[in-house]
Amino acid sequence: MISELAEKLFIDGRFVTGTGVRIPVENPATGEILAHIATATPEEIDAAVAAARKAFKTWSRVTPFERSRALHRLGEYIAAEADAMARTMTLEQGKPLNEAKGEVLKLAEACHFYAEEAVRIHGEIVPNATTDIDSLVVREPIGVVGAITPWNYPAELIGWKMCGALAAGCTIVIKPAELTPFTALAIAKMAEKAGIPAGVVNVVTGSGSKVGQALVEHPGVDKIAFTGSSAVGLHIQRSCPTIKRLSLELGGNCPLIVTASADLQAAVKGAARRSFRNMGQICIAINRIYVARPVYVDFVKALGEAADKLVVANGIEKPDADVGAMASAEPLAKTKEHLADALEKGGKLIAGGKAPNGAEFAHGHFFRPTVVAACTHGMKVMTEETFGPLVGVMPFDTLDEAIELANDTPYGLASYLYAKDMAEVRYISSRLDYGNVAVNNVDAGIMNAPYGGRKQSGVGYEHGREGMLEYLNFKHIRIRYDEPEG
Ligand code: TXE
Repeated sequence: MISELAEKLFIDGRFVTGTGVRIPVENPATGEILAHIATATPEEIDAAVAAARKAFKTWSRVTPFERSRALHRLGEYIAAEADAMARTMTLEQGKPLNEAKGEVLKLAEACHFYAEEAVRIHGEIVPNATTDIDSLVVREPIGVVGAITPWNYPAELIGWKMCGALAAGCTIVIKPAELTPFTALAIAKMAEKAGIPAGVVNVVTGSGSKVGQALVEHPGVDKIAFTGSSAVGLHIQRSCPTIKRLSLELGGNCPLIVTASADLQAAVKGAARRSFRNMGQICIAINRIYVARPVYVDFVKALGEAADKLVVANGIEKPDADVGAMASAEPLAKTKEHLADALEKGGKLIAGGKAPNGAEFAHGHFFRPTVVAACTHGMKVMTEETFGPLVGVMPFDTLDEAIELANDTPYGLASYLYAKDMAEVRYISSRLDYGNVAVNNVDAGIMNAPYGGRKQSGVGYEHGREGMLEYLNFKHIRIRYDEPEG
């Protein structure tokens, strides 16, 4: 799939060979160059936005049933090609093949979910002084969406934006991360196969500072839907030259609280899964764990053992590995930096802390799942987003102390709690200043519930009906039926 998509852009329903500067795309498990992408030129970006604007005129006016059918078809094509798309994703991103396939199937699920939502967009009639006047509050699509996405979930993070936008009647220009452009182009290929009308979905590749920034500044783009770092999110908010709608899904630094009443085995299993899945490169990864002192020692020991058992491998060669390669040298370097900082400040290494042994790991960005205990809030791992397979653990004495530590962060995306005592569950979950709280499980984001951050973790929602409402404007139409008034 990658070779046919190399150097391509998807504009107005056609794949064209880009004319701009080439950027190499690496296989993070081997260090090999897979292929190149073309940096979209200003003219090519203009052409993509113009195609989306033109398509908006018709796509926003077709019946919701037609949009719904198109999204269902897209979901079917994506599911049918899930193996090839997953392979593309693993090659460019590093996550194990089975995990990549799971993500592609979730993208298909998003298509079907929003296909159903598309036919349920409706307004309201609000009361007026007399029954001869109606105030209709209707919803209308915003227009052309610029979607700027990162590399950690190359399919899903496009899917939530694209499906919500298309269901609402918007059209879209996608700028995927430089590290994972081919999954985005593969999605465009599915859109082409599914007969999504020309111009409704467009993909332009290239760097954030050139191509992403051009979308942010483009007068033809009505809304930016962004997932990425808080720093770039803030930059985007500041650099919009005209008023644009924005939704920003940004970084996180997510806590897990384990109380003395918790099912410890379940808590350890949940922590190992949510800390290390996708090599910890998840904005809702568990980064720091607060454990009630009476169960702290047992928890730390068990988490260390669980981390040591995780299988790290090249995700193409071992599709069911627990952990693959990290997506690039950068998150690996940051993980090592946060680990060194924690150890320097008195942290105790419990598991991992190095690359796995073996010649097969020599050229890729691999690191063992790492647990550090005896942590404090003076350490980066407890206060900054690591975005790697590293988790810090510290004990607490009172629930209020745990809550205070958990909320001691500029972020507010996801938080986790294991406790069997329901009074504790109520007390803690209502005090966690986060958009998502998962209790006795680690699935903070599910397709049919709104997902979004507070504080520096962003604005707006994805998932659920709310994820589609982000692409709709209200319009108030006030109609007088009796005597027209002047
Ligand atoms: O993100 P960036 P990066 C966090 C995580 C990670 C760090 C850096 O901590 O280590 O961010 O990752 C585009 N105008 N998250 O460098 O730079 C860019 O091309 C417009 C958390 O990948 O924010 C890419 O398409 N666009 C996060 C996208 O923005 C710009 C997921 C994200 O890139 C731009 C990823 C600009 N000026 C990283 N500059 C999460 N919430 O899950 C860059 N881009």
